[in-house]
Amino acid sequence: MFKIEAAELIVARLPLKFRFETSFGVQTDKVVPLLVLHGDGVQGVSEGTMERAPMYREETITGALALLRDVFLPRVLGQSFANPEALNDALGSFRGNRMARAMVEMAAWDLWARQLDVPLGTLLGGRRDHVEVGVSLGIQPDEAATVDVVRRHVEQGYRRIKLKIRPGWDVQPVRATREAFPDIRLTVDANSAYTLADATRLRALDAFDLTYIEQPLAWDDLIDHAELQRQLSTPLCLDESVTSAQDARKGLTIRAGGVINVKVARVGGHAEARRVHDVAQAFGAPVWCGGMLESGIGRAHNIHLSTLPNFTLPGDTSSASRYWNTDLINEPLEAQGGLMPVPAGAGTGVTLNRAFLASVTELREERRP
Ligand code: OSB
Ligand code: MG
Repeated sequence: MFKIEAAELIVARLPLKFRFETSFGVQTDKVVPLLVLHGDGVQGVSEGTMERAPMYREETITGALALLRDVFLPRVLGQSFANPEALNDALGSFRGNRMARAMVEMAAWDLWARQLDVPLGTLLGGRRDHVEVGVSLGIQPDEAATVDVVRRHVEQGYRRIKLKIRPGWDVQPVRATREAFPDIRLTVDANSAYTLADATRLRALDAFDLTYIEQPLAWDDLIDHAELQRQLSTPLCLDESVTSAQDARKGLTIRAGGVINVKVARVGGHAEARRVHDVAQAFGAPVWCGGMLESGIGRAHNIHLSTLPNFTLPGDTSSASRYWNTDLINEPLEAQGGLMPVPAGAGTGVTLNRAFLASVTELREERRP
């Protein structure tokens, strides 16, 4: 049983160390929404992965803040819950808005795990003390720059390289990378930039031994992915279009792909992420943990989720020092040889660096019952 006595909503902004270009745009900084839940003398902290503009999926920071203030937080403040799933039930009649709901759910998991004095991963049923990680590399100006950035990350031991692609910049970076590194585990991510009319172009990627092609088609589609999968030998990996265990079941049933990128917040929190993991396992489909350029708070949540057994492919939760000169947490989250240690201690095992956070905070509000 845990009680939610108060909440803090915080929005911070961090400069990214690299320019991150994808099929939907260029990012040079990261706006980080945080939720801190207070109760029983402990705190639980979560990070929102919605963005300012609805480019990846439909949720936005502005919309999430309004929903949290007006609808979600009033439902849970002052209440006691047997466990995070009971809290989820209190928000269960609300439709969609899974990233906003996940902020409440994930903070509750952290709070509960700290109260029980157990690592979050252990509470979720995970067993590992290290998780395998890869990197997601943005679109580069040319082939030489692509091979260069791939080389730097291969040398750091990352266990999978993912290249962002878009129509007109797909076969070129993949061919250059594969020629330079015949044996690495290589994947691509299109972030929904293609349509079925591009099937011939996508079929050319079959020649490069990719582990999967991530989300080539529309962000809300499963049907066209199934048609494309029939025309390709490379497995498709679903990201944007899986928002629940039901989506995972439907996608795997119609063979819209063979792999799922699980992002905790996209599916509404840890409990639903675990259900997606379980459904995929029942289908014999591997999953891996995606990332949304999170600060240490979201990154720590991702690492704990990745301790579940069917996370058999390397995740996107690479070292925090790749992204930030200074992170929002006190602890380092650094991979060695492609293995990320799971932070020890209760809950996520990481703590907010309050002094630094204050220096990059754009908004902070306290909410009480
Ligand atoms: O599609 O996986 C994606 C970042 C922002 C939005 C969508 C995606 C990504 C990434 C970055 O690929 C993964 C990371 O390094 O956190
Ligand atoms: Mg993706």
